Amino acid sequence: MTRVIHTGDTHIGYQQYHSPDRRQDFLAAFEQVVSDAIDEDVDAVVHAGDLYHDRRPELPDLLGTLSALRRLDGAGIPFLAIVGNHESTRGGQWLDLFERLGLATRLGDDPALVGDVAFYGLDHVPRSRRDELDYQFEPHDAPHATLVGHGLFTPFAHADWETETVLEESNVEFDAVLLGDNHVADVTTVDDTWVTYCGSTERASASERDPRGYNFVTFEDDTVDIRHRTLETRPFAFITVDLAEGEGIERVRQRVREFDLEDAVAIVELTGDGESVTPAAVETFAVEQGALVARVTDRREVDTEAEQLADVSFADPDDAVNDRIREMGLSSAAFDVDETVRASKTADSNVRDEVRERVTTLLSDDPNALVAADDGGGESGAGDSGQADDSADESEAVEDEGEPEAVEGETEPEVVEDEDNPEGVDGETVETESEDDSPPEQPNAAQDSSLGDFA
Ligand SMILES: [Mn+2]
Repeated sequence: MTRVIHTGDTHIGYQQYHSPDRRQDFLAAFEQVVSDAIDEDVDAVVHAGDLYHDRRPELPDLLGTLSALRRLDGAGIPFLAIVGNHESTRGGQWLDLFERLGLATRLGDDPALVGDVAFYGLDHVPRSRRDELDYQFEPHDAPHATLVGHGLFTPFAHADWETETVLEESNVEFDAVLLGDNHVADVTTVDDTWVTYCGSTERASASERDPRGYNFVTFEDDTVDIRHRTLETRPFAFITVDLAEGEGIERVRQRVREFDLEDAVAIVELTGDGESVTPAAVETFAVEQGALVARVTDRREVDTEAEQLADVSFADPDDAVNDRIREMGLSSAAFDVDETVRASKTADSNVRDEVRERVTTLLSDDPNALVAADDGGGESGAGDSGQADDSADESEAVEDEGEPEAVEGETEPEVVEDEDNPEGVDGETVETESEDDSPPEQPNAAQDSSLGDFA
């Protein structure tokens, strides 16, 4: 029997809501997973990518990671990992440093053997480069084989990567595919192979309502058993206030008082009618009530604006932007840049570097790469014609609001599920919450949570 922890999307270093405490929370979640691994004496911790929130983690986060990995190493538990889209760099990866220090194994085409299982890795690969993948791996002679991958795979929500293709084209037959990228824990089978997301270990956006956790995966005889375990994380209070005509800040305060906000992140949503309420007043009150931070989204329509903007659909502003961009006659290179800037696949703090690198690469491949498609008749950048659709699809990626299925294996799982999630923020509309009150540390950083970014 071989039993491992499958975790991922840790996003260490994410200073969510510009809160140093929140930043600490993401590291603390990883430390808790490591402690659980040691307590449960698992055979390995398998990390499916996005250990870091961006490609330049700072020293305290690196040191924290190192201590956690040292504890694992001291307990004789190997740490096997791949590289996610948030932390990926053009040069060496942080994971390579940990491997060099003897604290991690970077999974790839060669099997890493733990007990009865051969583990392989598939780092996140941008969509434009996936056609080049041949899914050829070095053979193994272990009883089980598992692929660890990072990306949005079918049949889960927001998928853009066919699990069937990976399984069919691969020369190795996998018993299980352990995934990261989608922050919603889930499990299913594809062509008799178990495919599962472990989910994120802290709420990387307010749309991640359900409890966070990780998977235990047990390989025994012919079976793979997958169970989800919930982590205790920073409490989030999701507070919806439906204001009737004439109601205002007093009603909001009354409603906020109904929640235990001690050290919690308060996510307040205003709906209905009523008087105008400034987000700052609500946030100040929530903090007075003990909240660590508070964010307010006012979903009420303002009549005058609604009339002026009647022909613009707010159901999905991304669609409107995508339509307009398609009409602009951009070169495929420009689409590529657009994808990098707007899509949620690149962490905001990485966008500047990523665009610079992409443009440099594009121009070195083809000096005319940025000539507009209309002027150049579309000859330049031929072969990249999929880019336009790619960028359109990519930006639609928002956190799935659905209940995560109970994660289970072939035997009856002990499902640790959520109990009471107050209803509230509906993911239909793009979050335009009051992030603007405190200046972002970096350009665009304020958009982080508003993207509902699960990637
Ligand atoms: Mn992630």
